[in-house]
Amino acid sequence: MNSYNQGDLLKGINSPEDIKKLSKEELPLLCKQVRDYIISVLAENPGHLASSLGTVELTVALHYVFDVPNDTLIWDVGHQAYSHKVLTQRKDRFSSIRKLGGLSGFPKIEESEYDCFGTGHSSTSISASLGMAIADKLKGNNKNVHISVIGDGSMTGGMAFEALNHSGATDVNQLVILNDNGISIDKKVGALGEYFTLITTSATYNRVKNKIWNMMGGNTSSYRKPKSIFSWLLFALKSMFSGKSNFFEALKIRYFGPIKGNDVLVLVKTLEDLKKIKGPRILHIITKKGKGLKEAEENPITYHAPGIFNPTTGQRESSDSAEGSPIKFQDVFGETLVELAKINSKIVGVTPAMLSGCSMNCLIKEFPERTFDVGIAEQHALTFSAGMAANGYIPFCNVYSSFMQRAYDQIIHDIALQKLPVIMCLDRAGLVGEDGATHHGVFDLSFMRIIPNLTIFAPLNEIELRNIMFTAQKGINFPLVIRYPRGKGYIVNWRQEFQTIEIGKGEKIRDGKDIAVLSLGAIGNNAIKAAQELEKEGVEVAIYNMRFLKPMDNSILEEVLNKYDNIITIEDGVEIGGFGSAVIEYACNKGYKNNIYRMAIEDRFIEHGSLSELQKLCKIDSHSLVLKVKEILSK
Ligand SMILES: Cc1ncc(C[n+]2csc(CCOP(=O)(O)OP(=O)(O)O)c2C)c(N)n1
Repeated sequence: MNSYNQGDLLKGINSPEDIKKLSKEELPLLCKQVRDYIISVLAENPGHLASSLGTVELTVALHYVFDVPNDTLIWDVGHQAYSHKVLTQRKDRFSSIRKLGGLSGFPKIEESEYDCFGTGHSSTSISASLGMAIADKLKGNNKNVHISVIGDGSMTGGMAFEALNHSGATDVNQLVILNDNGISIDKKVGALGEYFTLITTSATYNRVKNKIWNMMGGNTSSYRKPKSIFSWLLFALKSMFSGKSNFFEALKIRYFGPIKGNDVLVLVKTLEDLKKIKGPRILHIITKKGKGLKEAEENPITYHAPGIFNPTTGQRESSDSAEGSPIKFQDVFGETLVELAKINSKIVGVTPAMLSGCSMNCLIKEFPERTFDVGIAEQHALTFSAGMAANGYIPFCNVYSSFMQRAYDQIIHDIALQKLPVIMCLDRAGLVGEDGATHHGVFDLSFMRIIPNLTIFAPLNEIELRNIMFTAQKGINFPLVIRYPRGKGYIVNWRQEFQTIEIGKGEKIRDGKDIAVLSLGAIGNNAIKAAQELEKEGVEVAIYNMRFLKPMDNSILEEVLNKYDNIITIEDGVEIGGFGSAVIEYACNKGYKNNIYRMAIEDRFIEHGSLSELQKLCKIDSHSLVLKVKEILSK
């Protein structure tokens, strides 16, 4: 007998220990209550909805069967782990998710002992889990299971394959759960997705396979002995039923499934069986993204992260820009790319699985044959683009700034070294807000600046973004980086006639005798606002929009260094090695002794919160600039 009322099962659950006290029959009700709770909280506090709704049963089953954190559990990407947070001592703080000071939107090692490994960027879970499994083995412990949950989208990332290749050559106690909902953020792409459909739909193959497995003693026998006969039979079966070998079995990872991943009792039964087996194994489960909210089930792309919505009807609160207000940089990028693709047939678009996020879905509608969603494969996206450029095409390869960290060697080795004219568009550059530390695009200026042959541009506004895109497609003989922020721009009438931007040329935005501010990119709008405020108090601030981090406009630097004692640089990136550092290096190399103050992000990881809160926290908002100017001038 358990002590919970039917009505408030979730109320009595604070940790996995409480779930284990429930009877199996109560688990479906718990799942319903967890799902309802997530929907009610997310309706008001936007977050990753659809993925988390799809994994409720899996989470309950995993915590029911396994002993986390002694058994380790890693959620790949981690955007689907909301029910895990709710069920692991964080239910009461759940509504603080993604807010400043609140719970992180992703698993975080510092946040809870149940978050065995932090995630946010995809395809890391199998590697980390294997590392833990092998560490356990070295300690002489083969008892605990090391579990990773990875989506079919994240399985397309190269790291996942690298880890599987390694895992199959070991005998560690590792369980990979492939959470197959048939969709990434956008529609699934690539051959792997088709392969999953094939093995999923080959029901006869799976039925016969399971029968043979059971005939051979199933989970009760030691797995090593029958494995070879079993594998041999499977090998024979595969040619009979699907004409394809099982990819995972070929890597020596025992494959189970597919099973119904939204049926908690089926999951519990299967996981209990799998718990008894040792060695690397993979369970393929089929789930419904958005499960339990009709609108999310029908439109999982929009409901991946739907913003505010009505918890009963699922209706989203409109997030479209009000008439007469600026639109997002992303939409300006997408629409401009289409405009340019119409006049230049050599333009192609490349995205590693962020088709709608970066608004390349506009291009795919008009030019499907010239748009390439390559899956969650940043490294491949860059080298693939390099290949296209080497063969006469003009690739606009759009990668979120923080995900570009994955493709660093490809930028250096495949693009910069060969001076290939790839146009690398860094979306979500700078602080991104609620997604937090894993997603802030604050390192790119520093890590890009040190690479020879790169030209690096950051537009102040939408018009500059359009113009640099226009300039780039006219024909450049060098790789170009364009970095721009997440969210709304500044100009309503952004669709102006295209103009060519002179490479390496900045501009003076306003004159002023007291102090000079050098800005790079859209953060310059904070400088403009600050200068307007200071003007009211009689302080005259000169502002220079440098546009290019590399090559930097030395004529502006000379002008400023000769004219002003005090110079402030402002950027939406880390202080070390960034734009301000470049200005200081120039001044130092030329022997200038001016006071140069950097306003940039200090040397620490920045958590989640709203963009304006984080800008304040990092002191790169306009008010902080006003205070800084006053402080300097009062010295
Ligand atoms: C390296 C990296 N690239 C891109 C992303 C953005 N991203 C977050 S979730 C996601 C889709 C994941 O699909 P899947 O694994 O199938 O999970 P689902 O949302 O369908 O449950 C993508 C592309 C990321 N987190 N990390």
